[in-house]
Amino acid sequence: MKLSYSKTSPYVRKVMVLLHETGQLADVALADTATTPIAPDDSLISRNPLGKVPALERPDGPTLYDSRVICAYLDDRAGAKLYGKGQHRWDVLTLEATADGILDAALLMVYEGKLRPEDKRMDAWVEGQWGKIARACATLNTRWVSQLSGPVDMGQIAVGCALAYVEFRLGDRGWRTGNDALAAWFKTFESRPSMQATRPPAA
Ligand code: GSH
Repeated sequence: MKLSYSKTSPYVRKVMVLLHETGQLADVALADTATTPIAPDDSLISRNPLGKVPALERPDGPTLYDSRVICAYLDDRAGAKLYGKGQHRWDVLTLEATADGILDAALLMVYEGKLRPEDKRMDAWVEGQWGKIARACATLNTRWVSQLSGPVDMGQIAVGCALAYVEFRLGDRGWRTGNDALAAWFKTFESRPSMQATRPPAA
């Protein structure tokens, strides 16, 4: 299998952490791919019309894209059951959706700063994105820490990668303030070998 990959993409990191946790790393070749909405990678577009990483070429069907789809496929392939069953499954999916929502908002903030000309930026819009992240962190802190503290699952992987990205790109916003339980959980989760092995290069 071939994974269209970027060292700094938090969505790719979800896939990489899952590959580490499920022992499938050797089954995937990594193809470094630089892509943005205003400079999409031509060869990636032929496999993922959305022009986004991660995308996974596989022998048994069309290229998979969107980290959620790729993670579900690789979990199934390994029989790892990181999405759980019954009520646990709905919890995991809600946590992954929350984590991906944090990432979507954080990436928009990063693109705003990097890709949009300064005179066209809109503070209220940027703060609106940060509001989503702040509310999601507060909800994780008050509602989800005991779920996050169980045996490793895809909800934890997604939240771990999302918080690591907020720290990496928006560290000066101080997401830990008022979120002590979540910060303590993250400190432990971040020390997992799968998280250490997938750290992005210094910003
Ligand atoms: N929902 C997608 C997923 O979970 O895989 C989001 C993937 C995504 O936005 N990846 C970014 C990208 O490829 C890199 S971090 N951006 C290029 C673009 O938006 O055109």
